[in-house]
Amino acid sequence: MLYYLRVTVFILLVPASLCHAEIISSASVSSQGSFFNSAELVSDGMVPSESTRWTNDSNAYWLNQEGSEGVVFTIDYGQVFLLENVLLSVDNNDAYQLEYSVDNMDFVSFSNIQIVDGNILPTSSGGTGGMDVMSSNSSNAEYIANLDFSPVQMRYLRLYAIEGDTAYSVGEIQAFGTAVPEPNSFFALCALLVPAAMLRRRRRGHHVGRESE
Ligand SMILES: [Ca+2]
Ligand SMILES: [Ca+2]
Ligand SMILES: [Ca+2]
Repeated sequence: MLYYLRVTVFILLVPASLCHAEIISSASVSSQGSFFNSAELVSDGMVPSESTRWTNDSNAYWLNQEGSEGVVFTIDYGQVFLLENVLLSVDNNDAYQLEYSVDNMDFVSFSNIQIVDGNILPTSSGGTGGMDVMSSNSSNAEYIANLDFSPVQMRYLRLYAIEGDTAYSVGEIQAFGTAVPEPNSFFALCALLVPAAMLRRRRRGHHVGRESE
């Protein structure tokens, strides 16, 4: 009995222990509000270089329209994932809000990205200005503490501007994590693996029995 319990525990732990967090491909991007360039740019896998101009062809950019009633980009990842990290490219001198959801209705906020976050300084402070890459991953050189979070389950991410110089831009939103198995596929896996383990166990017992004859 203890053996079967071990097998079950092993199966339960496999998805979390053996699956390394990888970039999650988006299924589709939807948008709200009035902006320049394509919404697809926020999830096309291309991250603009640091200091890229905010109106570059690599970015979706807009004026005013702050908050969740303004310009909003929503990425659908097609199924539920355990989200472990995000990487963003946004204009350096604004504050943005990133949120997640499993149903595209109830969104939960991460800590918002402050105007001062990131390493790209505005031209008014003697910097280069432009786009700033930011990561929630503490082992990434672009890490910022405000983006850090404990892993959460999500299917959707959305981003909008909160405040800044009224000129906003996003070049990329990338998610990293692992797929959450659907209950049906999990039980199907158990149905396949547990009998196989029992058969192996029975065969092994049979060999031991014959050896001791
Ligand atoms: Ca992009
Ligand atoms: Ca940066
Ligand atoms: Ca700006």
